[in-house]
Amino acid sequence: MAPTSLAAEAAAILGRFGVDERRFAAGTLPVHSPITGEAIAAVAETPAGEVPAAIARAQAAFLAWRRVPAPRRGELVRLLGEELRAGKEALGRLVTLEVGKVVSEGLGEVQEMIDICDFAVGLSRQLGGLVLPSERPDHKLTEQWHPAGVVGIISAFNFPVAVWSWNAALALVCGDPVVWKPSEKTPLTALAVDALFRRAAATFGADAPEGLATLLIGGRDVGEALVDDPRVPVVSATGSTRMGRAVGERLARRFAKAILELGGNNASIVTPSADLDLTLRAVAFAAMGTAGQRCTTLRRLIVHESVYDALVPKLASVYRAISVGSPVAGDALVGPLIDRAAFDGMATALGAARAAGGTVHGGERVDVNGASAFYARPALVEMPTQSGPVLEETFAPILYVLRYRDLDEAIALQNGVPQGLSSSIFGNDLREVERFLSAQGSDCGIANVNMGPSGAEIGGAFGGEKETGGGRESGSDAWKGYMRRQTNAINYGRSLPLAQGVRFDI
Ligand code: UN1
Repeated sequence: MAPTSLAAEAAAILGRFGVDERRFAAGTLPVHSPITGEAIAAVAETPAGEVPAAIARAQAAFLAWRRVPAPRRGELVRLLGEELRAGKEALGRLVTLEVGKVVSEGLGEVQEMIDICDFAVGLSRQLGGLVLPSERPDHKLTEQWHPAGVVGIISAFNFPVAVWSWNAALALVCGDPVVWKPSEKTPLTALAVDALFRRAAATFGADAPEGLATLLIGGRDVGEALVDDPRVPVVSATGSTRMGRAVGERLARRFAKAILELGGNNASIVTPSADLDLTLRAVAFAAMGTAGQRCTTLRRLIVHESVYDALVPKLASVYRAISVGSPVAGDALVGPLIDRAAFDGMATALGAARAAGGTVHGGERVDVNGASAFYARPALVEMPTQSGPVLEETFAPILYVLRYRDLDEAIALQNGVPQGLSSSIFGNDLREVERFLSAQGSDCGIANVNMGPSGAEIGGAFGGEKETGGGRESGSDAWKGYMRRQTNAINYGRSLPLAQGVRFDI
């Protein structure tokens, strides 16, 4: 593809969504497409000094938005979902251009946005509290959920738009404005989503106050201004454990709520009763899909010694054959890494694995589009022990393979890393599978059976334990993270009985 055509295509998509060219043509933040490594845009940044005013507008929006009935707030999210449906092809394509995801995964990411909008619309009529038995006569004890206030969203490059939507769709129906700082690597898709939101808000009408959804393009100083602002009671941050620790500490200092979704080091256990053909296909997607750049990517495969030789050599040949190439030319399954630093991180981890006695299959750089683009053949690494780089999340397609003898040992290996996002088991022995899902099994936020650890649906709560940060986003009751709980004790009698039988007669 000619050097300028990616830029032209990105500009055409942004233009179609109504984004003013001045916002992405002559700014200070260069955007590189990982497909070729070329600069495709220069985005205007928000100076950190302007963040307080933006948050003030969001705070003013909160005062109005919290009075709009929740089902009506749901209508705005329904309209956002409509815009996303109409713009799915174009936005998915922009994800491909900016992040390098293969076409089907770019589209899948937008579908995930549509799904969470649908979920949130239903939720807008179900933000229910409890009625609890009171110990006192003629008393009622209830619990209700109120909007929390302005929600800050910090998102990573690898799901540049879906992560915003998991948070924003819920926050908006919960009555909260959102202020978003996307990754510096992916401002174009953020501009596109911001434009689609604006369209939905215009259709919705005057009930949608200005400042309901704000986009802040900028670096660390912009993120810090958001995280430190006392008018932002909830911050949802997705990214590395290093980033999350810094954000979490700052939020703790001012007692704000943190929803952290950080690093994963996800494992699958392959038991003797596994369907090996299904396992092979599941492992291929989970470990190599999105070029290994999902937080849920499969990074460790823990294989029973009785099936090791039947599975691992076959897997090695899949690794040798998998198509690595440009996501906009042909139908490769593995696209580029996001940038040079990602490739360097992969090379460093593979070097450390070799030094620790690992046997590396693949992992070499593939020349697809010249020196500025970083494509790599995914690496399968047979390791003698779980040590060194195996304990870390390297955001690249490296799958470490370990052998085990009994399930307790496999579960100990699975749990024996600092991260706790996702996990899975392959097997048809009910005892083994249920043990893995039990309290003595996987310690992760997500535990799957006969599938890989990635590719979650939005209906469940998404997130994990330990260094993954403990936050939950998306489905189930994750909405509670965006609201404040209020307990109400109501006396509808004429006497004043005190709880715990305390007497205070004046
Ligand atoms: C992420 O990589 O931050 O479960 C999110 C999955 C996707 C989301 C990944 N639904 O793999």
